[in-house]
Amino acid sequence: MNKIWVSFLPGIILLSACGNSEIIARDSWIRAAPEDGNSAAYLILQNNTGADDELVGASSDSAQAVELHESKIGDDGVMQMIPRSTILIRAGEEVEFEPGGLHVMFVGLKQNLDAGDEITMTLHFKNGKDISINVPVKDTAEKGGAGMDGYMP
Ligand SMILES: [Cu+2]
Repeated sequence: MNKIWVSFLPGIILLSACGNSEIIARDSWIRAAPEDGNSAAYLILQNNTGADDELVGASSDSAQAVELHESKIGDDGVMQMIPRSTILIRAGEEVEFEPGGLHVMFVGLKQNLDAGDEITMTLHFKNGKDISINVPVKDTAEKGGAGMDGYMP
């Protein structure tokens, strides 16, 4: 039984990767937060182009600045956010941005982000075209992944 699954799975992944020849951004959401505060957006980037590419930045009218960050537990056991200038997305692979890991940081929100709202974010790639997506605002409680203080970027 195990053998069947092992041989099946790569076939499924291959099929879904062949249908398109672009980078797809899916399952995006951004954490609800008040104006002037910070927030973080999460998504999955799927590279169907057949060549490696890199996410080199993001932008949005909804914040003063938008940065690529990665949360990591430091040697002292404290969660830190490390700025990333580029994030590699290998051909045929996908990269998941999620609480406690990679995220798109929104610094200085220009508006309240309330659950049910939608904002626009543009992703910039080294080789490919920019991708603009609509990102739904969700409550932390709805998505889970909150730390003790209710916030984990
Ligand atoms: Cu951050």
